[in-house]
Amino acid sequence: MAKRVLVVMGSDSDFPVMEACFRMLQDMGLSYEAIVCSAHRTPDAAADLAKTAQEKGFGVVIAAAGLAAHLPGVIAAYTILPVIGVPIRGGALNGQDALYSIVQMPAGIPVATVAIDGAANAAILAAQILAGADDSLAERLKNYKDNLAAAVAARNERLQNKLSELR
Ligand code: RP5
Repeated sequence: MAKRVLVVMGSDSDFPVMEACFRMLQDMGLSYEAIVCSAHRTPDAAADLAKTAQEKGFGVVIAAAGLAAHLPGVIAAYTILPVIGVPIRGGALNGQDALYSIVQMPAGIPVATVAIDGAANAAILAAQILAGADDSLAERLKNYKDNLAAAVAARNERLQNKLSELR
């Protein structure tokens, strides 16, 4: 049985993007807990959450934030669990501020950063991290990737059909 995933969001306004993360975690059969916690508005709570995550049985943390997105980095500062950061699009800089804030971590405190609004990929990466200790999760991931490959094959077939209509 894989360890649980802790999902931390800077605001409930991040939910429309993070919904894809929750759906993918469910598709992968992972159990998760999600909480709103802000590095700026509730810094003590963010630190407590990170400090206690491992003893609560979580195996990986997904942290999503927009604007000056310090939440993933602050979480990573207080835990040795892998932290996956999701930069949320928004504000005058359209998520580039969040991307740079999350990805540009100093040496020693890594955050694995997905694309702006890359919520589903955060869930897949969490599954891949946890799959090393869970064979059935590894099997589900393999099926997921096989389906991706099958979809590409179907797209190629559609392209070939369109091209043959042109000739
Ligand atoms: C960040 O500020 C949150 O993660 C959110 O993306 C952004 C705006 O938050 P709200 O003002 O909507 O609560 O901390």
